[in-house]
Amino acid sequence: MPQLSVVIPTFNERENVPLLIGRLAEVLAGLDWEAIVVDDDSPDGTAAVARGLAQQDPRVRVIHRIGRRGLSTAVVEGIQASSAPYAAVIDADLQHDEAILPRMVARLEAEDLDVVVGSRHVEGGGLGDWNRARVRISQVATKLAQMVLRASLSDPMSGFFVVRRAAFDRCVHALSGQGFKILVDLFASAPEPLRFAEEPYVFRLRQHGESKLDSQAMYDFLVLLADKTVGRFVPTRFLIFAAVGGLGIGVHLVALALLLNVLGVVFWLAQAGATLTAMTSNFLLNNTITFRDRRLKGLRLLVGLLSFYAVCSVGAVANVGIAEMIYRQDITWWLAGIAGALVGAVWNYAASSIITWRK
Ligand SMILES: Nc1nc2c(ncn2[C@@H]2O[C@H](COP(=O)(O)OP(=O)(O)OP(=O)(O)O)[C@@H](O)[C@H]2O)c(=O)[nH]1
Ligand SMILES: [Mg+2]
Repeated sequence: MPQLSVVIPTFNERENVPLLIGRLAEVLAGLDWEAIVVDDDSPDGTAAVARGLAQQDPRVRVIHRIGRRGLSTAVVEGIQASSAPYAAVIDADLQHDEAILPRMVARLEAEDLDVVVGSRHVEGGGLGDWNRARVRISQVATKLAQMVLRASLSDPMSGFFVVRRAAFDRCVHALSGQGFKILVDLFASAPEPLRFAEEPYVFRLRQHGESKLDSQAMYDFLVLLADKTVGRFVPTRFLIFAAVGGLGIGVHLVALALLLNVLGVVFWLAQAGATLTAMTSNFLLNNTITFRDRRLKGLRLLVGLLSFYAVCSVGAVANVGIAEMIYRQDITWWLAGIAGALVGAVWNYAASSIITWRK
């Protein structure tokens, strides 16, 4: 069994993987190590390239996942596939400085630590040639992550670290696995604060391949933070569903104003039209945001829309019934109203996640 497993998540990195493995072989010469490439069936054939390397070097292994995507889960499965006492995680694109790995491992061995993090924000580290917009986004994300974590990590957004297997095992069951930021997930999922140290490195520019950091990755990051804070009490997905519902009230009012004042429709018909408009917009928003992992397309989109109308109609009846019942108990109108709306929302969420966006 090697002492160190280096987990390398890849998606379309065929040019980078051989370069990285070559560099690892140089800098880790004094260590007993292995590399585990976790590839999500990259269209560019990264898995085949990695397997080619593995055929020449028994220290290289490949996990080829099919029908799956996600940096965090790739890292988790890579670490789970190893039995080494230390696991390193490093990007395949050569942006992380592999030369500091031996020092990171040495510190884990010598000191009472759970994880050593490669940091761009301590003395000696740096972001390299980033444009101002990206620096700004990174700063905001770092601040947000620091607020959620119970550790004063200088660079929680780093995807470069070495973790002690025992510490990882303590966190793994609570991991969210959501999105891109496995280090944030790890620190936020630890039953007890992780003991950590930081080693500086300068982030390098990507030479080959393309970045996968997109709006989806940012959205996933926000969902991860929500999961690790309010998500402990209320499912994050329900909160997003409720926010979409809140937006739906605005859509309803705008549609009502247009129908009444611009088109001159009678009130009951205008109200019915506005309700239909709001339900449809809620459905489309939920389909692209709340349930994006189960997104409906084509004919299933139409069937889904009809089932969503049905679900919401039952929700509306429940809403009015409950509100009326509470109101009759001599409780103020607005409390009765909120209670009814809440029951309707919970029903709509539960029923539509089972019926409309069934797994
Ligand atoms: N297995 C797997 N690996 C991924 C996935 N998304 C990204 N990766 C890998 O994760 C590492 C980091 O992704 P990058 O796109 O480089 O993200 P980044 O370093 O934050 O952004 P850039 O600075 O723009 O490169 C790279 O090695 C990617 O190939 C995924 O869905 N599955
Ligand atoms: Mg990168």
